[in-house]
Amino acid sequence: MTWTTLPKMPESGESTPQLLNLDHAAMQTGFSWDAARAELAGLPNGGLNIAFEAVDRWVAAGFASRTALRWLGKNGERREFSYADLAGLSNRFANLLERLGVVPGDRICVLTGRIPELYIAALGTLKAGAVFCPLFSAFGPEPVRVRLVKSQARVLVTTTLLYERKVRAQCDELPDLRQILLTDLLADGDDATGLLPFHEQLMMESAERGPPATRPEDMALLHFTSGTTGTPKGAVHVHNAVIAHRLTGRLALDVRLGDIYWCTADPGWVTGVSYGIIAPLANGATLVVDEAEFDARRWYAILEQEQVNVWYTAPTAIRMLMKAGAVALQGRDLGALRFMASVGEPLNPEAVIWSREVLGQPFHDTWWQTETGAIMIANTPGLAIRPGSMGQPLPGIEAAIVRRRTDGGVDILASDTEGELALRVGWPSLFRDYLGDSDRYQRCFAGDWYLSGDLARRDADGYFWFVGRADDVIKTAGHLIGPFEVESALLEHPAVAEVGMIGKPDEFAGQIIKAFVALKPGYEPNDGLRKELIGFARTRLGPAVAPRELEFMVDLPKTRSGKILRRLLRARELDLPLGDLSTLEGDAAES
Ligand code: 6R9
Repeated sequence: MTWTTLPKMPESGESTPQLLNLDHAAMQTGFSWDAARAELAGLPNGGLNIAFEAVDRWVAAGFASRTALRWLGKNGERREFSYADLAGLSNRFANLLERLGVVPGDRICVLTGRIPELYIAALGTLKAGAVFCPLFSAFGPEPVRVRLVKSQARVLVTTTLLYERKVRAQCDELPDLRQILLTDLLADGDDATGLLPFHEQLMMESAERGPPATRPEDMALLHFTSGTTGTPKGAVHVHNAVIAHRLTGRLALDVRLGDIYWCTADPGWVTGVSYGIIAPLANGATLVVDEAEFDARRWYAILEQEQVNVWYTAPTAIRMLMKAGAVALQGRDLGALRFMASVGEPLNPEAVIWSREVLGQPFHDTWWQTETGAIMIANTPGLAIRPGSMGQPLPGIEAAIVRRRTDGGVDILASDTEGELALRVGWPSLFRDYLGDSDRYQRCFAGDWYLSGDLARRDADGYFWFVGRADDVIKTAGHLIGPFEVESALLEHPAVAEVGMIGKPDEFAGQIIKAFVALKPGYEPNDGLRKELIGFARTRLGPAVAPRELEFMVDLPKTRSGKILRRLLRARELDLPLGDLSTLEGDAAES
């Protein structure tokens, strides 16, 4: 199949869909989520479907031939998919899932790089009423296995290489996984192993399909995220989330109908789905998707050549652009760029100042989490930026700095006081559960407040300032990594007795993972073993998750009950005075 020979959907006359006047100032006073919901096309009998809002509504509104997805391959290929192409291809994928026996609620995992098949599978999965669960392609076999098992994946879309390297050896542990669609398999599939050629299967299906049958509260997306303890948690999102995706895309990122929009986040993480697929399409924009990894010159070339209007990226990438210097930008005209925003880690004030000076406009920091589903706090287009601040809560979002009380409630703290960032529940993209772990879900709430696990403060003018995480989870190059996965992988090595992981500050990645290891008797700490352990972790976990540094210790600091005190490891690494630790450490810090 070639992408360009796809049947075209009939065009009706173009008409601009009705947009509410969601002017920022008006929204602060007169906002209601019902008004935001009323902007959506919706489905008969109160139905709602994210993929329909992202794609089919635009075809129906007469924008069938507009480009929805412009894909830039790492080897210079370029493919355009109109809204009609995406509608037809996602219909085919939904039809295919049904033929394979997938029923609503089944989980469909996708483990690929940023290739068009990922976007088609995501949208088609949603249309079929199944649940889209992206897996980051740089994960090693162990994180992939854990997520396939926990999601009870029914179908997997991947490439032959990723299948061979990360899935094949563990198929026995995946009883729910019935079919694996390989995007690059051209020959006949193999029914016995469940390996099927994605394209051949897709083209056997019709590009036509009736409207989706999903309800607003049906499960739509499953995003794995990490906590301090235990295996990753699967945050469940429902179709209603698209209300927030669409609204925040416009309010926080200024995405407008017909914009060229580029989100550099990988869809293996929540940003790459909420704002790399759904929000821009639900606002009628053209997605630019670059398959290649970061490269400063390439990025500036894309911004210029694709005439990008809105750009959403991450502090790590911005710091790399700063490092590459103005020379990488030389000769590039970024005149089409109207709005630039960032997410995932603290955006340091220098990055805002640099972007003003070198790119001619500032990056706008935004804050949110896998659990919140959409942007909660932002430097919106109309708001004066305070460099270093995450901005202010969006309309419809009530944020506060709180302290948990022992009776399960929270005290709301005064301005300029450090505490936990909390959000009052009631916005549509809030996660609905941790799959199979409702107790853990319940623990995220105190009354009607969702507790984020981030420490922050609010100034007297209502701007929020990030302070740090309240737990031991770290962000490295924008990726959220929990200590449990890293430490468990290292503990499987025969030489390792104890291990503790911390985030060590890094000029570019924000933090890098550093592991402290105590060896079993009979093993000598030396450079060879250090390299072996890092290599062991890389093979299992993948380069994005494995520790970059590893240090041997005779003993790891522990509480009396034997729990490793990562805070002490961090203090030791960062040379914090011990006096600062006395209140933090000890058994009390365990709870
Ligand atoms: C969207 C996403 C969430 C955690 C969050 C916080 C950190 C996100 C930030 C930020 C400082 C910002 N974080 N945005 N820290 N400033 N603007 O990243 O989701 O992967 O779940 O991570 O990322 O610690 O709690 P997720």
